[in-house]
Amino acid sequence: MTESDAPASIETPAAFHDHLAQVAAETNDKLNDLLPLPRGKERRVVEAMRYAALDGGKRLRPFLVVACADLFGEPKPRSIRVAAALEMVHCYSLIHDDLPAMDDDDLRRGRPTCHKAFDEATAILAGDGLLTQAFSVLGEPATHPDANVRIAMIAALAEAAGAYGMVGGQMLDLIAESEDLNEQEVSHLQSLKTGCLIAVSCRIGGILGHADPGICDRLHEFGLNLGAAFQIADDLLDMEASASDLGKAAGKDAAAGKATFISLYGPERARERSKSLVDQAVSLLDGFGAEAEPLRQAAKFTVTRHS
Ligand code: GRG
Repeated sequence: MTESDAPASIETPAAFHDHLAQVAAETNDKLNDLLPLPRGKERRVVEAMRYAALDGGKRLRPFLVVACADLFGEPKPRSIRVAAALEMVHCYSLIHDDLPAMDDDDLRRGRPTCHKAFDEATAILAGDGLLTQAFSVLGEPATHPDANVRIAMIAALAEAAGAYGMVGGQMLDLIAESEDLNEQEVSHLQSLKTGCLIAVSCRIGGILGHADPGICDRLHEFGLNLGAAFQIADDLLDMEASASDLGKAAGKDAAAGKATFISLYGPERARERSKSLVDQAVSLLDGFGAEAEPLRQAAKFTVTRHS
């Protein structure tokens, strides 16, 4: 079947982009609500949080939360709160990653990084504030009336974001600046640094929808494959795209001598690998029907995107 004669219920690439834009706009509105400015002078840290979290980014992690929750008919007002919480954690990681002590970047999402727009100490606090606000949102009854669901989401996100997930991946990334890594080590680093947060976005959508643990594991595995493909695509863009396309510095990995699948095997094999990871991700959705089409399209988008 070609895209043009696909039934309306099956998401096409164009429909996917509209859907992504819609979730991005709803996530932005929710972040705006969930990050109110205090009256006192402490408002500066919330201004920095809002600067880093509002109005930018592809909002892939929020999209995955909503698309996975949609599989189980979970109401949008709940899934969009969880989506905003995931985006807060992602934005915290970007703020801290850009700091002089880490990647030392001046540009993010097409504008000055948080520490450039404010100052280093405020940027550290803004990251801390976003991370903790995410857990506060997940713990609120408005996010889900069932306390067991809230606790399960909090536990899953804490594991994925912490030292046994993304923070551990960032530690490996810093070590990789001074040590050569083999393929297995690169794969482990990327799975922790990038894969864990993407995978838990999918798992949490299942938890929110009271999905069976086996289904939540399958969604998690889908996210890990998608995350691995996403990271290779990111490395290819780092090599091939311009800073103005990316909205952040380009060519940094090669300049830092960091091991990636491209430095290990070259761009062609890296591209093939990313496509086969997308195929693996999509095959994990075989038990679902048309309702999983947004997720299939999201997997394809990870390797066709230009930023
Ligand atoms: C500092 C704890 C800590 C973690 C940092 C996310 C991260 C770990 C570092 C950011 C640098 C980087 C290139 C990470 C790989 C994951 C990745 C590609 C992040 C950028 O995600 P996108 O492309 O960004 O989804 P947008 O701006 O679209 O949200």
